[in-house]
Amino acid sequence: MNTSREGKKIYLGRAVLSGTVASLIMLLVILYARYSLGVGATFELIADRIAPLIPVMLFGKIIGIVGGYTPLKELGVISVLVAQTIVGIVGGIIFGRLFSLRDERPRAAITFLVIFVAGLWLLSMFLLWPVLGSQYRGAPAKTGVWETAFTLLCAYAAYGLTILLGYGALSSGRAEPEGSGAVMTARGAFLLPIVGVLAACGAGVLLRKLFGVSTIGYDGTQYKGADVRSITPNDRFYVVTKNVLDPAVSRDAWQLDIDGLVGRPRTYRFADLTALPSIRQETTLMCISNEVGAGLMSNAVWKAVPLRTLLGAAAPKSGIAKVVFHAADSYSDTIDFEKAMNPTTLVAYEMNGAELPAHHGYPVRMIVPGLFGEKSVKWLRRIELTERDAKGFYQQQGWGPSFVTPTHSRIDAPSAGSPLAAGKAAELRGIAFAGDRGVSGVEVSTSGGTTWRRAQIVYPGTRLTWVLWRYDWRPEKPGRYDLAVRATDGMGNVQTASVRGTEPQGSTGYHHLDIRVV
Ligand SMILES: Nc1nc2c(c(=O)[nH]1)N[C@H]1C(S)=C(S)[C@@H](COP(=O)(O)O)O[C@H]1N2
Ligand SMILES: [Mo]
Repeated sequence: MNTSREGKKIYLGRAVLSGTVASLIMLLVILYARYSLGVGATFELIADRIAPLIPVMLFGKIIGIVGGYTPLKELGVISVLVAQTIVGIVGGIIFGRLFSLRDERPRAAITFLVIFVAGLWLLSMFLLWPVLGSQYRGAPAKTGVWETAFTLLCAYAAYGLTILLGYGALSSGRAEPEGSGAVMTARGAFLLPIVGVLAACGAGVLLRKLFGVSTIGYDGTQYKGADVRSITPNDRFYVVTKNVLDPAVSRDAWQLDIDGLVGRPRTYRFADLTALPSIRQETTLMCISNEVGAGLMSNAVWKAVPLRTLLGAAAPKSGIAKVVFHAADSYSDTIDFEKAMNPTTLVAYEMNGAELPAHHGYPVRMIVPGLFGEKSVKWLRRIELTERDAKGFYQQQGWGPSFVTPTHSRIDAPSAGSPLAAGKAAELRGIAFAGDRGVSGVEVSTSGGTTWRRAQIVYPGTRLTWVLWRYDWRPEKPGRYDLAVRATDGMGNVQTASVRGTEPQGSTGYHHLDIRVV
C-alpha cells in the first residue's frame, strides 16, 4: 500500500521531470533556430496567427486592461512558453503512465509518443499554415515555410527523444517490471537533471540575447514636443511594430517577388531595385493608433522606386482589385490598384540619405502617402496583385474600412506643465498634417475654441507632409487658458472638432492644452 503510493509519486515525479526537461530541449531548438537563422519561433507564430482574429474593439480593450501593446506582447510570449511546457509535461505524464503499465518492450508508450510528436507537428502545420512563411532574415516565404516546418519537426523530435532518454527506453530497450517505475535507472536519474540544467542554461542565454534586441525597448517610440524639427532624424522617427522581435533582414538573403495576376512575374535582388530610376520624396507617416496630440507620426525624405514602375514591368492583368504587400514577419497590408499606380506610392530603400534602419524596414519598405502608416509595410518581401478583396493584418481585426488620414494638428510648445508669465510674449508651436491633401492653414485658439487666430506656417513642407506652425501670444491676465489648434487641409476642409477614438478608423478632434499663466 505504502510502497505503491510511493511508487506512484516517483512515477509522477519522473514523468514530470522528463516532460519538463524534454520541453526545455524543445525550447532550446526553437530559440537556437530563431537566434541563428531567423526561423519564426512558436511564440511569434502563434501570436501572429491569433492577433488578426481578435476583433478591433476587443483588441483595444485587452490593450487597455494589460496596460499597452508591449505588455500584451509580453503576456503572449509568456503564455505560449508556459502552454508549450504544460503540453510537454502532459505528454511526459501520459508516456510515463503507459510505460509503467508494461513489463515487456514499452510498445504502447512509444507508439503514443510517436503519435503525440507527429500529431503535434501536423497540428502545428495545419493551424499555423498562414504564418509558417515568416523568415526574419528576409528569405522568401517558400524558404521560410520549409525552415519553420523542419525546425518544429526537429524541436518536437528532440522532445520525444528526450522523453525516451529520460525513461532509459533508448538504452535498455526494456521496461522495468510493473510498479517499479519507482526504480529509475541510475543513469537516467543522473543524466536527466543534468541535461535539464544545461538546456535551461542554454535557453536562458538565448532568451536573454533575444530579449536584448526585442522591440520592447523601442516599440511605440513617439516624436513630439518642443524640439520637433521639420525632418525627423532617423533614430527618433516613431516606431510601431506588431512584433516582439523585428526582422533583421540580410540583404543577400532578401529578394522582392512580384506575382499574382501578372503576365510577367518578377524577382528583384537589392541591386536590381536600386539600379532602377529612383526619386526622393518627403512624406509624413502617421499610425492609426495615434491619439489626438500624440507623437506616433514623423516626417522623412524617402529614396525610392515608384511602385508603378515595378507593377508596369510585371504586366498586370485586367480585373485587379488589390495590391497586397507581404513582409518577412508575415505582416501584410493592401491598397487599391489605383492607389498602387499613383506616382507617389513608393518602394523605398533610403531614409534621410541613409539606408533604411532595421526598425524601419531594412532593406525595403512601402511608403503609401495619404493612408495610415499601417499600409507602409516594412521589411517588404513580396507584392501580390489579386482580384480578391484581400485584407491586411490589422484590417482583419476590423480596423477601417477607411484608412485615409484625417486632418490632425498638435501643440508641441509650450508644454502643459510649465506656466507662462502674464504680459510676456510666448511662442506657441506645433505641427499639422492632412495625409496627402496638404495643409493650407492652421488656427490657434486661446479661449478653448470660441475664437480662432491664424498661426504662421514656418515650414510648409509639401502636399504629402506635415507643416510646422508658430503663433505669438501675449497672455495679458493670469489664470488658466484652454489652448487649442485646428488645421485646414489643401481642399479647404477644416479639421473636424468631433471627438473620435482611435478604433477603428483613427482618432479625430482638436488637441487642447491647459496652460497656467502667472
Ligand atoms: N512588416 C511590418 N510592417 C509594418 C508594421 C509591422 O508590424 N510589420 N507595422 C505598421 C504600422 S502599424 C505602422 S504605423 C508603420 C510604422 O512605421 P515606422 O515604425 O517606420 O514608423 O509600419 C507599418 N508597417
Ligand atoms: Mo500603426
